[in-house]
Amino acid sequence: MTELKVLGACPLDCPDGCSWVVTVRDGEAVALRGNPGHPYTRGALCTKVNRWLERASQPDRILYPLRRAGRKGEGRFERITWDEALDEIAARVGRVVEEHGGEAVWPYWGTGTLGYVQGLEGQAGRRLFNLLGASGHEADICSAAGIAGLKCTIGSAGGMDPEDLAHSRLIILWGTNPLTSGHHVWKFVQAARREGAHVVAIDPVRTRTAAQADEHLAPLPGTDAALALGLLNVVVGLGAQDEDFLERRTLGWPEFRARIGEFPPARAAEITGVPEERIVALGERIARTRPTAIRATQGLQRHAGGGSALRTLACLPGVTGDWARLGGGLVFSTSGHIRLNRRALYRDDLRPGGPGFRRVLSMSRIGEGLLEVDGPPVKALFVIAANPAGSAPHQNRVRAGLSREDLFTVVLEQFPTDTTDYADIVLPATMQHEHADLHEGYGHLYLAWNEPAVAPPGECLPTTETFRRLARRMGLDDPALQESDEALAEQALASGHPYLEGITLDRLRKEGFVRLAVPDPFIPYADGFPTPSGRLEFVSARARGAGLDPVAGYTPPAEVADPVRAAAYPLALISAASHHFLNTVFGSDVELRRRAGNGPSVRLHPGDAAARGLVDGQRVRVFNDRGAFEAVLETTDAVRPGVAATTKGHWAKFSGGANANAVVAERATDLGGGPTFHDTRVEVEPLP
Ligand SMILES: Nc1nc2c(c(=O)[nH]1)N[C@H]1C(S)=C(S)[C@@H](COP(=O)(O)OP(=O)(O)OC[C@H]3O[C@@H](n4cnc5c(=O)[nH]c(N)nc54)[C@H](O)[C@@H]3O)O[C@H]1N2
Ligand SMILES: Nc1nc2c(c(=O)[nH]1)N[C@H]1C(S)=C(S)[C@@H](COP(=O)(O)OP(=O)(O)OC[C@H]3O[C@@H](n4cnc5c(=O)[nH]c(N)nc54)[C@H](O)[C@@H]3O)O[C@H]1N2
Ligand code: SF4
Ligand SMILES: [Mo]
Repeated sequence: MTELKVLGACPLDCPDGCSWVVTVRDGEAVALRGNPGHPYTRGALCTKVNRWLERASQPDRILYPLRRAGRKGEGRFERITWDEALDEIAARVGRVVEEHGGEAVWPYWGTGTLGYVQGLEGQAGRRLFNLLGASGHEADICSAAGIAGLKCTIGSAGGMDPEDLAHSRLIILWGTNPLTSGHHVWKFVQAARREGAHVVAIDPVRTRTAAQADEHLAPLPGTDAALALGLLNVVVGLGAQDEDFLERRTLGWPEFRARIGEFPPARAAEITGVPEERIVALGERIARTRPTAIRATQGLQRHAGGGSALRTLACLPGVTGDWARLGGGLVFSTSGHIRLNRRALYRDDLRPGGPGFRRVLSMSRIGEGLLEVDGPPVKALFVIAANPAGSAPHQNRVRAGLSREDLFTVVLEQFPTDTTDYADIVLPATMQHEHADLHEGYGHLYLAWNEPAVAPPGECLPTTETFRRLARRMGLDDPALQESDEALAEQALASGHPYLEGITLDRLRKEGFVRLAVPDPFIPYADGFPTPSGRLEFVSARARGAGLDPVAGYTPPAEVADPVRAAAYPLALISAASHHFLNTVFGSDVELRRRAGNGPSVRLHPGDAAARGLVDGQRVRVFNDRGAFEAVLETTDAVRPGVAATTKGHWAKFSGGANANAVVAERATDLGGGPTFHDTRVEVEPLP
């Protein structure tokens, strides 16, 4: 018997980027556990990934190439060989390029793996699509709004090191539910608490996280920037602003101060639905507590004003001067600090007309991309580690697009999802412990290498290998299309950025994970902000360029704040992270599905349920003019009146044919072109 321990990393779209150790006995993975040596994740995985190996051997795993044998959407397939699959793809895509031009091809990369080699960060296969002159893909479905908002204020998506929350005295968990969506940060929150820190959660729902906080404020969805301005009104009213920081480190304080003046607590209370005295009390606490840290994640930017929300939140530590203190500031994503060489991976210089893109299609608006975009229309779609029929807004439009008979769709997948049902060809993909990859965690400052632990089952191939073979089949002989996974990883690491000094593939392989070479202690903008002025910009030319008010402020949500829509659909729906799934990954795991109630639930305040004559446990229909989904009603005062709460991640095919995205609009956020999942109005009625 031989037994090996192989170091790897979780590839999923989660801030925690856990390191793991796979125990391999006689060529078979027998255990997969968190790596106890990792300073951020310390040996714990999560309820989902603890079932990784069970998932890998689930009976519905796709093991062979498949060709559609029924109607689009039906999900009937026949097994074919790799040769047949590659021949057919090469011929069909070749014809599309010839007849409609390269831009008629859309590589749709999703978040199934974030790897720099196999996954979204490196856009595996992009070199091949570049040679074809394919349309670009904007992966804007997750954090684009927040990143764009932060870039206006602080010039970067970076922010403080989440580990330094341990040094904070006041922690505001703002639109984030880490005990579900990235629990490892909690250790650092608890460490601060042991030193006396106060923890506030700001969330329309009393989540697992909010229930554990010292204080919980429940604003109406999409009103956070108004709340931030109201809090700052109290801070400035007490004269607690940091004049020295404002003078030396910021741009546009007089204008922003005037903006703050427009939001006295009474007005902020009216907009947000948070009682005035709670705003005053928290404002006073911020005024007297240094350092104060804000941990925000994606939840609060899934609204029409989501870009402005992050932009204005990042101003708060600019007024109090907390950006200059260890344990102070804000963190949304650490990705701004992780400076791997994407350009080397992408090789946009391979494009027929040079590196620029004439056309970039939005991941969040795939319905529009498939149904409306012309000149040329999309004729060939490659779905790579994505499940748009389950995860993208306006499900009925997504399906209508995927149903087009003249669209040739190839899906690289591990499982028969709501999206593979629409594929012409399905290609079997490896899972993380079966392929090599390079990772970051966007909630910490470590890189990780994932060494393949076992041979792939059936005929599964890594994404890189799939595209190497397809390139050869298409007669594309540029050597850039044949480089090995290790060569790609080395190119990504060789960006020359000082934070990557001393981090080589060899070292990562040996140690599993390595911390970025950031200064210690790490106060990210101690030497200036990476904005055009080098200062924190309350007034931003970048925002003006995007058509917004140059002075940071409040953009109201679209549907939540629309009285006409509110009359027809009185409830504001939030469809946040499920505790049991990771987006739609794990959605066919029988045990996790069981724990998730075998389908969506919708939670309403008892008063809102009673007003509709609905009772706890009843089956209901959640609907608006775009569509409907079925759910089990749960009545609870954890949800504020006027709000309905469900979760993402349920597969439509196991949920009566639809999930929450049936009611979500394709609308873009004010900055960054992000989606507006939590800015959705619905009504709830008994299921007929
Ligand atoms: N278990 C699990 N973990 C996950 C995921 C998962 O699906 N399941 N998904 C992963 C991915 S892809 C991402 S992007 C992250 C997402 O994780 P989060 O960033 O935590 O995002 P959400 O779950 O969308 O929303 C977080 C919280 O924001 C609240 N919220 C919604 N709208 C507003 C608002 O307007 N204001 C405020 N203050 N709060 C609001 C919601 O009620 C919710 O409790 O988690 C990752 N981790
Ligand atoms: N209603 C609502 N919808 C949401 C959200 C919300 O808050 N509310 N959140 C949004 C967010 S934050 C995100 S990030 C998106 C995610 O949307 P998507 O990027 O579409 O992610 P998933 O739906 O999880 O689909 C990922 C697929 O990749 C597959 N996969 C995993 N690893 C690999 C691999 O190595 N190779 C290949 N070929 N396939 C692989 C998985 O089996 C899975 O089917 O969803 C969004 N959808
Ligand atoms: S999903 Fe997040 S918490 Fe779970 S193992 Fe992966 S990185 Fe860790
Ligand atoms: Mo995400």
